[in-house]
Amino acid sequence: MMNSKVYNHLLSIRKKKGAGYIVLIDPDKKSENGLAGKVKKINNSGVDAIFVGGSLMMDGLCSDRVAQIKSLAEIPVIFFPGGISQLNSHYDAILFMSIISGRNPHYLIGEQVIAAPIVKDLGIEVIPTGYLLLDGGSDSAVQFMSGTAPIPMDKPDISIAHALAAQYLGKKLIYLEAGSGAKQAVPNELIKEVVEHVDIPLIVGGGIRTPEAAREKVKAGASFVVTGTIIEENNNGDMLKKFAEAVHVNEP
Ligand code: 1GP
Repeated sequence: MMNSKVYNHLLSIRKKKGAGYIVLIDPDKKSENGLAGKVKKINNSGVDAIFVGGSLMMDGLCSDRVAQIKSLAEIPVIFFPGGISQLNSHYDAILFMSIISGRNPHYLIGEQVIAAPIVKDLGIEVIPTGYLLLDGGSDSAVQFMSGTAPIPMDKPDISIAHALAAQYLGKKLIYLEAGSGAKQAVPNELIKEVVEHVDIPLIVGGGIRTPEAAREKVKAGASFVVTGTIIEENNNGDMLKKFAEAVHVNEP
């Protein structure tokens, strides 16, 4: 039987707190400095889960860093795959994703076929996820590395159709991604439109720089908000706390 422990935990957070706040850590060399400190701050800031992943690894120590993150984290550590090279045994779960906004067969099914037997062997929980890359106004690393074109943000029907297709394909989550460091985050109006058409939870990330913006995404219907750059730029526990409080709309 498939294990759904982490997925169920995420759903219970959404139910209890209104939405979940997730911080993304890049397990690359460039994030090496202060890695332990970052995880400790995340632990103390009301963050609900850690995503780990990056577009490109510049050394061979990714697995060691994920092991370090896992050994310190008091919340689930979830693989947000930038590629199979980052797969290892230290994650609590993997977002088993396809870049369904793209038409590159390698990221629709190629990587997944290579990963599947290893994921099974490692016994990691899988969370089937449909990943939609949107055009956040700056060329994202995902766009370049995956060789896929992002969906224009001013054409909501395209996002809705992709999100529905993800649901009908049996995905358990939809990830609306504007790209790390996006100039424009996924617009609130677009989130509303997608949420109106699908029944599965939405993760929204990319270019979310303030707690206020994070809260707006939740009010628009996001079930989970992800930030990455914030912790890289501002290694400050208080900032993460403000984001967590803003996302947890059900908490006083
Ligand atoms: C995760 O790509 C995001 O979906 C992270 O984006 O780095 O802009 O917060 P930022």
